[in-house]
Amino acid sequence: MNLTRSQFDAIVVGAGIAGLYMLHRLREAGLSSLVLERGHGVGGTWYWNRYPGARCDVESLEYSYSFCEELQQEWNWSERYSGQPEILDYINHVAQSFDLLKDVKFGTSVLQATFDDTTSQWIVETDQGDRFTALFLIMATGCLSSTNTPEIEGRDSFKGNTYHTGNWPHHEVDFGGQRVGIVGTGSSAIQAIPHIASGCESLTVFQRTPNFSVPARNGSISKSYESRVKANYSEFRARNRLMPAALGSTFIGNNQSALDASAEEQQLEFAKRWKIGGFGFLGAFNDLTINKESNDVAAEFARERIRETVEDPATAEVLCPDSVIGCKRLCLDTNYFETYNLPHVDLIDIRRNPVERVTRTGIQCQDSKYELDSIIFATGFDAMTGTLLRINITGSSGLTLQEAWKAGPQTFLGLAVNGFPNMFLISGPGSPSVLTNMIVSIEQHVEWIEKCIGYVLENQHSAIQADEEAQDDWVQHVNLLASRTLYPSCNSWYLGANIPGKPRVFMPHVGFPNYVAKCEEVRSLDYEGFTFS
Ligand code: N01
Repeated sequence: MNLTRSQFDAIVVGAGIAGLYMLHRLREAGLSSLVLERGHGVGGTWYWNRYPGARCDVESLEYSYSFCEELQQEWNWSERYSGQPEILDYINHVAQSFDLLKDVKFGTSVLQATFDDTTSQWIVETDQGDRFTALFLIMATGCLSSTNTPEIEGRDSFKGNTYHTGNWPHHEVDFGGQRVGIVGTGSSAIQAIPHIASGCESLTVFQRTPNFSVPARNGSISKSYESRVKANYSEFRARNRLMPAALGSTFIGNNQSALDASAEEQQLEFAKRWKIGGFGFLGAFNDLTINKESNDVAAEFARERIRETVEDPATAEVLCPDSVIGCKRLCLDTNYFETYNLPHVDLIDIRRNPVERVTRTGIQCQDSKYELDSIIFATGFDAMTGTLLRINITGSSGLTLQEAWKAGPQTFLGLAVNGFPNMFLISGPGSPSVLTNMIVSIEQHVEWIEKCIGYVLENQHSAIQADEEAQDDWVQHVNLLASRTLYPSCNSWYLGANIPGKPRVFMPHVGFPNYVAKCEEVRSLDYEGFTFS
């Protein structure tokens, strides 16, 4: 882009699904806006996560923008769950259709953003030596955008290639004839493992915690289903927005406790949903995420499927999670457990045989050594706060975000932070974000922020910020909601438990769609809980 100005009404950080829609809305509202993006293309998550097998776990007809009827009619998805290349094509199509690229500066990381109390402007500085100012700063930096690579002794001494699933090369990686090791068995690994196994000499999987996974049952979208949805797309979207997690297609809830069903009824309900595939499994009964006894039945059903799929009983047991199903993000897979039946695929239980160090030629565990040509870290992200805290954000009176969040993230509605006027977060901690269809949450946040900015300007305020009291109440409310569920019972990234030293706080808000009603209430009460200056 050819920048001839350095002063904007708004600066948006990130050109993923959130940042692009924010730019579109700001532009429609007549505001001058600039998007700063660290990558060299749009797409955010879908730009970086190019590992083999990367695929969305929300159905394609739902995982797309709803704001433009023409757009949702003209785009045709090919599969029930879209692969990364198709989603990235779609995002590029949107960026081009709405002529968004001209306001995005690519290859530019924001290093710091500082609020100037005297001018009520944000000063944004980048690694390209830029210095921009704007009245509003909108962080569209994504929930899973800072990769986590564990500090294993000797990691940098490995002479083969290392990869991270969240920062995969932009060229084809050929593992032909190679001995490949993969560390981690989360959603990314569970998708990548069958693909990598099919193209390498041997694959060694280093598993710390086994994960639950439900079959995705991916396949091409039936044209008749697509036509039915498209005939009434806005109704389909409206219905999904009222669902828990904003997921419609297969998440048909069952308003019955597992404990009120007979053992036979339980098995039938689980089996029906297992056959359909997808997250609908967790909707089999209404108490699977809040009642341990009910959850145990679902968990055992899923473990039985592992035992019947994996031929070697010892391997099957190592793959069986002993935790709550759905406590960590439930994985969806295609042939994940089947892959362990292949003769060249080995599973190492690093809870029993811990990794000691990476050597020049492989991985040394306590009891055994593995010679490898490539190592893949599928070790996840410093989720929800990682990217925000890596940027030096300084709000009013010199308060830094690192200080404000040292005991864990504090926000009002996940949208704003006390002490940081005119800064908005899209899908920030304290909002439902990762517990929903992200695009539904993103659209809701973007539209709320755009209206809020309009209100500030129309009323000739120079700044808006969340009140401390409203924020404290919100943080308490988010914690209370989480404490009524089984979510806090495992070491998930929702809690920051995957990052050594990160405060253990359950970050997302469990309560879509009530959350949306709360945001609307705040807006209708002239932004109750915010102060204007
Ligand atoms: O990351 P993860 P991910 N030594 O954090 C292990 C979304 N997503 O990239 O469980 C050894 O889930 C770690 O072990 P443990 C989705 O929301 C969606 O897979 O901490 N192992 C775990 O096994 C998902 O939840 C899609 O004991 C270490 C793994 O690495 C989120 O992204 C696809 C380790 C990390 O799993 C993140 O998924 C992909 C260490 N020091 C991702 N540190 C879809 O839409 C970590 N691990 C389908």
